[in-house]
Amino acid sequence: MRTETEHTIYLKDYAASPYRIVSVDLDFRILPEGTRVISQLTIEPQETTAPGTPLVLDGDDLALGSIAIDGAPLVLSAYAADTNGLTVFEPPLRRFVLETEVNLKPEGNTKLMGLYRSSGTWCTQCEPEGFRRITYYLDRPDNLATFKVTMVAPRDVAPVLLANGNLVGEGDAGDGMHFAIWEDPFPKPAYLFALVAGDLGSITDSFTTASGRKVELAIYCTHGKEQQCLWAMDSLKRSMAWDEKRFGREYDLDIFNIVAVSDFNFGAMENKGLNIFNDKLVFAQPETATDADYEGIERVIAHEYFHNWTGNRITCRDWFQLCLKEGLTVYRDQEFTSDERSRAVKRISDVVSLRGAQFPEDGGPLAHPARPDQYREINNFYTATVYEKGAEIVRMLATLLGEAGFRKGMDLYFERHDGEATTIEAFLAVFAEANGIDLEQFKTWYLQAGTPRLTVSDSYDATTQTYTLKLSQETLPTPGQPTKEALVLPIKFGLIDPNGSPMAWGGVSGAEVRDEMIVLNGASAEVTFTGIANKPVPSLLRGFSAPVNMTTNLTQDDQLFLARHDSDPFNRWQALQDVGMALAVDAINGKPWSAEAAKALSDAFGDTLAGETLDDAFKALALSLPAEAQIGRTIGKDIDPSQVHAVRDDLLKAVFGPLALPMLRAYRALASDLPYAPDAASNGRRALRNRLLGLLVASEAAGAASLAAQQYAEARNMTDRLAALGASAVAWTADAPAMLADFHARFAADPLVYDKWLAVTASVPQDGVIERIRTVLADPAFPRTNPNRLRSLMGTFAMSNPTQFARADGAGFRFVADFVAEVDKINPQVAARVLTGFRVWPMLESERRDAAKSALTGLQSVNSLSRNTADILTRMLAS
Ligand code: B3K
Ligand code: ZN
Repeated sequence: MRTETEHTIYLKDYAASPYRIVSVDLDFRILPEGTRVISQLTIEPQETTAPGTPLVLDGDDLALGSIAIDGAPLVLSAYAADTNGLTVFEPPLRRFVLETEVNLKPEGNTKLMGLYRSSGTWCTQCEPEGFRRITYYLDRPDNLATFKVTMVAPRDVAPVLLANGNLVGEGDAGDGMHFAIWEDPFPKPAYLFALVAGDLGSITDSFTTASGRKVELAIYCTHGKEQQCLWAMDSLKRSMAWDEKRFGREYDLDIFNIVAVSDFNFGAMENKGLNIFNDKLVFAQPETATDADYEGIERVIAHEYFHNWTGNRITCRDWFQLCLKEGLTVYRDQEFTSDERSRAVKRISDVVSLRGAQFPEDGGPLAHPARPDQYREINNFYTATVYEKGAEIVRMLATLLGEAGFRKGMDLYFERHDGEATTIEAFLAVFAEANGIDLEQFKTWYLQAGTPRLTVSDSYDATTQTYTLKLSQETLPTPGQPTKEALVLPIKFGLIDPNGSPMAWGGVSGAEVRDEMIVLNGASAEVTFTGIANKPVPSLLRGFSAPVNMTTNLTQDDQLFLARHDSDPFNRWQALQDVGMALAVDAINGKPWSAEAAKALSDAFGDTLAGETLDDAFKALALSLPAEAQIGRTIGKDIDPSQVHAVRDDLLKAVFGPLALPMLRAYRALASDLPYAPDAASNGRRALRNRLLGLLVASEAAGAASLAAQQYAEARNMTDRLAALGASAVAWTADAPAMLADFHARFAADPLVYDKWLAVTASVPQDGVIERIRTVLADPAFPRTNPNRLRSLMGTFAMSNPTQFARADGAGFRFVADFVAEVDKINPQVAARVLTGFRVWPMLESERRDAAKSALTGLQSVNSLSRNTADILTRMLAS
């Protein structure tokens, strides 16, 4: 395998380009047999560029047809071109126009980067380095240029012709061809370029901005799916209104188009004025989309829209700064969902996914800082760390500065950097300046990998009526970062008196404490509260105010007290999780739970279910035990996933078994005859009812399995149907195989619902699952080039089926490694992503560890792996 270091790119080597492209004129002649691209780039040298400095343009898989400067063809000795780039040895030292022609074969582009075809539609994906697969270019985000795009295509196959910006011309081009000309007045990096040509249906609407400008909105899709785009349109309009209200950001073009395509490597793409979406994040109707799908669509529509300001108007100087746009935009979409739905529920769900995806990344062989300082393949850095930890960092900034201070910083950011390609340093500087503070130490959050451990213990002195919290932080080494610095941790907290009310204090000394927040910025600190008449119970890290792993000296009684009395809903939820975690971890370590301990937790769950002031969505989240993977990580080494599974299963039965009756009653009471509505309240009701069903089935309550079968059969929406199927499949009830077969028969023809069947099939924690997946893959009709299908099946297996993926006999590892080797030839990004499922391997017990290592080593011997897969593999094995 290649171990090339020549491909490693370092942040410290960043240098501006000696030339800049100021405007781009692209001419696409799109035909089923191939697409010809003529590009005219208006280029200027920088002021400091020395005569004779070559112009080096990026290319990927391109073949140069012709080349000219200012209309004069270049002689062969004046340039060098290959599939990976174009060098003009001595370009003029003044403004000039470079014209090139290339011919593309979008039909055969299975990598889905650059120009490709999805179900007949021509579309593009350029972030991060796809534009170089369309034409030779300075394909780096710090080159901002205005684009004019002419498209000529057959009218019958491609009646719809779209690109960025505004439509400035269209008409007939003879011979059954027609043309459209699009101009984008806003200078942008090439990664935001997009075009679409195809036979598409659409829905249209409009939005009037706060300053009174009317924006035409359209969503394009496969004919027949138009009605399934209405929720996405509704979400778009709400996003536009929210960004005006919350951040004072108005949309800037007269048109905003969204196109849904079926073959897409990730969720969606924020191309200027022309967002392209994976259709699973656009299409929704109650019979085929779940509540989670509706919420996902709303979130991603908002996210891509919000990029117009955080990403497009202000972009990244280089790809090391990716979290400048991604972390900030995830923070913005999280805030949007919090404002539109329930803030507490959103926070809990986000923390569940942070712990489920980012913490394992940060604690494993692929750990990297939110702003990495080196990469071999940038596509491998669109990670939970860049996105979700990036959002946590912005959230901490908002917590430290308060809402008004944060907004002042954001306003200054937009004012100062609009139209620029900038850096994390510039981002932090506006907050420091607007608030008159120093953020130098805070910046370490962006530079240092690993999840900090926060340890807190408390003590009370009745004679002096003082109460003390001792806090310390530590971050373990991560690949390439053996030593770690102390971070700035905003720790929101409250003290609760024994009767459950908030407790005030007379004075406080020690670390920095403001209002109800301790700011820990050293390795350790002590905070002493005076005037404390009774020993309080502390509620620490409220709202999960810093992304850390916290351990405390709180007893189970303290935790259950918090679960009942904390005014912070996040910590009520967290307390139940902590108690469940402690019982599971102790049991795995050979200390089985006592009957009293299980009963106490069970009673607390019972009270939560009965709680009159708690909403359904919160209860649905609260009535749960930590996920298997998280229990494994808490143990930290020599994990046996089968043991974790068995212990968690037993614990579930011990605590939820005694609640069967109240759960069943609540389940029945939550039934509703109303037609499906996607709003938060009805969503919460379904979530709780389906959670109860899942718990009843998993704890093997009498009659629960047939209740699930009945719900499955009678369901009137996909949320209820899939929940019943999932609960039955995971527990592998007697009805499960028939339900799976029925689901397949009903829905296999709808690709997005077929994905749900694939995912449920792949997540069954039972022997036999690998054989069932093999059968699916062996079917010649299985679409091997579609990322959604591949991820639903193999991504789910590798990421969400720990007992079967990490089988002791190594069959799961070998199966995934073989799959990665095969798919790598078709779509390296999908292959590399599935491969990341191996990241748990160093923490497994020795037999499984050896099996994983041998599967990875086997993959290493495969010839010509893509850079994407080779990079993940090298890092995975370096640990
Ligand atoms: N910016 C795109 C992601 C591009 C991923 C490239 N591998 C979507 C988003 O984050 O909004
Ligand atoms: Zn994004």
